[in-house]
This record gives sequence, structure tokens and C-alpha cells, in this order.
Amino acid sequence: MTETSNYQYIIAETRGRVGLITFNRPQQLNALCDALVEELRQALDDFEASDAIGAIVITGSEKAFAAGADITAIKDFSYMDAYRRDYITRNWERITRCRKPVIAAVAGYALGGGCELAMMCDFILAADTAQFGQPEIKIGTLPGAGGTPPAARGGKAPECLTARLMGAEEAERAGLVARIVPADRLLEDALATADTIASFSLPVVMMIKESVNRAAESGLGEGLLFERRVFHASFSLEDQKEGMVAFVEKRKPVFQHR
Ligand code: CO8
Repeated sequence: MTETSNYQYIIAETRGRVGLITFNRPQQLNALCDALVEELRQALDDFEASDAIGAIVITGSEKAFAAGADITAIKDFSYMDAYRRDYITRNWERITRCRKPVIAAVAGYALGGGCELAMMCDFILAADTAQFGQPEIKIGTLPGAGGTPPAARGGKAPECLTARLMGAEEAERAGLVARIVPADRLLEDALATADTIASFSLPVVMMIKESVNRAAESGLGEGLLFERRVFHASFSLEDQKEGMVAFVEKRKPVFQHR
């Protein structure tokens, strides 16, 4: 079943247990204006709150996932405008706080804030047409939503200093992209991938996501300890009992997400 909500700049639908968010500002190549990102936050809040959703896909159009922050809207900002609005921190960072997995399905341009937004997702599926870049330097500013730390950690992000765009294959080699698919299969593959994740026990999915992020945000030792404790905690789940008993009984498990 598909339900569509009434938004101006995005389309939010459910496909089975998957929440699908499509940026819908085609004339501006999905440039990320405040209202769009506010709608994105609202849709993420709704999908997070819904027991019927197990995974989320965010996508754009054939030509652009998102061509960055809306330059027209921010060109006259003063420092105080940006600071008082808590620009980027408010709403943008909602993706990083999602406890359910979020997949970015990227075709065409993912530039500036668009690239950063894709990088905030758990992983990126890229169409063979995808182009990633952090071109802020060309317009007199710099990445402001996470584009520089990954580059500093190991070069696994588009070049912030040259503004050179990266195609899908280079992005996959750099570890930015999990998988490349033909453009005409991007959405289908992203939904199938999300559907697979959503078919597993939701608490286990959330525990895995939390472990991956904890390791990325702390050291290896802390990451391994956190993983071990959460692994131990999984034995409190009904779904762990069901999963292992179903294996022994040679049948498919029926998870209750508890
Ligand atoms: N903001 C506003 N409008 C845009 C943007 C944008 N980022 N990108 C494209 N558009 C508009 C164009 O102005 C144009 O509008 P119009 O038809 O009214 O003239 C329309 O979209 C189509 O664009 P083009 O005609 O330029 O299309 P091309 O195919 O010739 O070029 C490009 C496509 C290469 C993507 C080109 O549009 C471009 O270079 N865009 C800007 C890319 C960029 O610099 N992005 C970084 C923005 S800054 C940023 O993201 C800061 C990040 C900070 C963190 C996140 C905070 C939100």
C-alpha cells in the first residue's frame, strides 16, 4: 500500500515496511531550502514514530539528488543570521539522529549540502549517473554539514579543496558509495534493499546501527565493548529466541520486533 502525505517540497510514501522520501524541487535541482529540510524532518519524525516502518529511503530525481544548500536563500546571510537560526544544526541533523536505518539513493548531482546529507545516511546506493562533490569553495564558503571531517579522516569524501566532482565508480572506490546500480534500477534496488532490512527484527537492526555509529564516533576499543554489550542484550529479545528456534526447526522466522 502507498500513502502519500501533503508536502510541498518532498513526497513521503510508505512501500510495505519502507518509508520513502523523494525530494521534489526539480526546477532548483532539489536545492535544500529551509522549508524542504523542515518537511524532511517532519517525514523522518513520522517514519521513526511508526511501528509499521522498518527502514527509510531518501532519493531525488534523475538529474539531482540535491545540488546543495539553496544558495539564493542564504547568499545574504550575516553571521548572526546563520548563528541565530542554528543553520544546518536544526532539522538537517535529524537524519543523524534517526535510529532506524536510512539509505540514500543517489542519481545525478549530490553536491555540497546534498552530498553531506547523503553521507549522513547509513549508506549510499548510487546510480551510474551519480556525481558527488563539495564545491562550496567555488562560491566562497566551505562544507558546513560534515563534508570536511571524512576528508580529514582518510580522503573518503569528495575533494573540498579542489571542488572536483567524483563519479559513481570513483566514489565507490573511495568507500563513499556502498553499491552502484544502473540508473533505471536505482529506486527498485534501494527499495528492495530497504525491504530486506525492514524484514529483520527492528530492535536488532537498531542495535546494529547504534553499534556501527558508536564505533565510528569513538575508538575501536569502545566500539568493540559497546558491540559486545549490545550483543549480550540481544538475548533478551523475543526475536532472538524466534530467530534461533526457527533455524533449528528449519523454518522461516516470524519476527515480532520485540
Ligand atoms: N541553490 C539554489 N539554486 C540552485 C542550486 C543551489 N545550490 N543549484 C542549482 N540551482 C538552480 C539554478 O540556479 C537554476 O535555476 P534557474 O533555472 O532559475 O536559473 C536551476 O537550479 C538549474 O541549475 P543550472 O541551470 O545551473 O543547471 P546545470 O545543469 O547547468 O548545472 C549544477 C547543474 C552543476 C549542479 C549547477 O547548478 C551548480 O553548480 N549548482 C550549485 C552547486 C553548489 O555550489 N552547491 C553547494 C551549495 S553551498 C552548500 O551546499 C553549503 C553546504 C553547507 C551545509 C549544508 C547547508 C544547507
